[in-house]
Amino acid sequence: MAAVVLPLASTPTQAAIPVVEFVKVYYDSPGSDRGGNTSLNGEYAVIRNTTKKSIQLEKWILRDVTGYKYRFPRFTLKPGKSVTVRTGQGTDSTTTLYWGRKWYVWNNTGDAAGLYRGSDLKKIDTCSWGRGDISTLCR
Ligand SMILES: [Ca+2]
Repeated sequence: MAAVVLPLASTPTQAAIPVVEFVKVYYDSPGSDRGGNTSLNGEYAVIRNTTKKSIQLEKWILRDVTGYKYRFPRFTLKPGKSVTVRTGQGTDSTTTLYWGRKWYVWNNTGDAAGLYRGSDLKKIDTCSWGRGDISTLCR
């Protein structure tokens, strides 16, 4: 029986590109965290549709480590397009959605954002950071 030669190092498996990925989480809004809607909206996450098809985000979940959740409204994310989810209140548009919170959600000292699909709450992508840069580019 011939010996089986194993490779010394296996090629790292390239993680599949999620269908919707975090582009950025701007977790530390400008200035000190004194509250106020403008400051809250200075905090945001950007996600992008990496596919060539429109994706309906209704009931998808965006959440932090603590467990605060944003449930997406009926919203079509077109192929290659991004949408920004701001923490505070505002009127949703084709490019920006508003969580509607009264206080910050993304911790400046470290946190993680998770994105879950609506149909089965499968985790689609995550983006984490520690204390440091003013913004986190997730890709
Ligand atoms: Ca923050």
